[in-house]
Amino acid sequence: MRDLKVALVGGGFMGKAHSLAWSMAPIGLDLNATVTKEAIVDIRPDLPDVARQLGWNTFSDDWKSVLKRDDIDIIDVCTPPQFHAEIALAAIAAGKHVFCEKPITNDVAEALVMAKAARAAGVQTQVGFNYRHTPAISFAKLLLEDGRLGRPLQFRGSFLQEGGFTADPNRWRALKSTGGSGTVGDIGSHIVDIAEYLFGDIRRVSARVRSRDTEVAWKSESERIGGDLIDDAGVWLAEFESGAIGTFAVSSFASGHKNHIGFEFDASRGGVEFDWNDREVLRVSFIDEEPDLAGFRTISTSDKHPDGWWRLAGLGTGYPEISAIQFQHFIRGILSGEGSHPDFGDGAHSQLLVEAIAEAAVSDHWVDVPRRSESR
Ligand code: SOE
Repeated sequence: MRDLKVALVGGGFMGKAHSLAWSMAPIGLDLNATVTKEAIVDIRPDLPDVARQLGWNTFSDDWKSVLKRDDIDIIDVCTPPQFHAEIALAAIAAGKHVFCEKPITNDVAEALVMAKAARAAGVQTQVGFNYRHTPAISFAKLLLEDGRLGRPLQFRGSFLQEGGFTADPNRWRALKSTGGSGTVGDIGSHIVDIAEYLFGDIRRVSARVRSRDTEVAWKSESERIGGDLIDDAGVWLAEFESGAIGTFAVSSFASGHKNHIGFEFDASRGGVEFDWNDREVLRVSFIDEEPDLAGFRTISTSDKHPDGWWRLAGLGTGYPEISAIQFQHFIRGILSGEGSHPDFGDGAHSQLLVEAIAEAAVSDHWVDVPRRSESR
């Protein structure tokens, strides 16, 4: 049984979720590892209390000194995105395995450097696209992989939030220069991650994005493009490498939607519906059912399904659980030496895709997405 020592950099919202998830991850029965929450790094004045409350053994306001510690195996980067690259690259150079929140950086060139550095150093990396590890989504993937659903035909997905209405306009997320990745980069990246996880890679996109104005509904396109403005909503069409097609919608101004991922897809032998707000279940339909029984059936996930945690379905799978499941994949990848996904190469691909959506919106044309092999 191996003990892996983790240092977390960034004790905000994601730091809290990751603190819970690192404690939960070793509970995966076949993990063959324990996790020690060794150090938390942040510059907040209440760090000693936060460290105690979140269960970290030591704390520091200096990530560079923590990177020098030989006993630390994993660096978990949860700062705002503009600091990810510097910390992650230094951690890779120090021989640490690195988990990094999404986006791994807002800059495509930097993302490619990060992916290359990790590969050259032989350390394992993973990116925080946590929702793909929801057991119902893992099950949808299995149904496609083992052929029970046939071939992918059409994906229709959205990620909607209403946080924009009440968010502080001076928050770091609000401007590109302070790390904001916009709604497409922040939550759109999750829904395309899920879509590509299930359907394979997207070949090209056509898009419209908008930025919110406090006076009128949306800023004009010239104001949006000319300013340091993040996008607040977007829609895009996608064509997958397989020939499958997809539609996507994201918004931070979707009243009533707290944190709502929803998708459905059609495949040649059946279809699937998923709603994050009812994330225990996957609704599945098969075309070869007896006609009088045909229709969507509701599958409650349990340990009979990939990534399922509990023997009894219906006990609940929440945000901490899916974050813990992603750490289980990461840990298995470290122990086996085979790595896990999404890694930094996939994170760079995600960034290229987000950039292609932005470019498609500005150019008014379909934009090709570079092949994933180019970012690996
Ligand atoms: C804010 O939109 C946010 O915290 C995202 O950054 C996360 O990725 C998502 O899980 C919840 O919402």
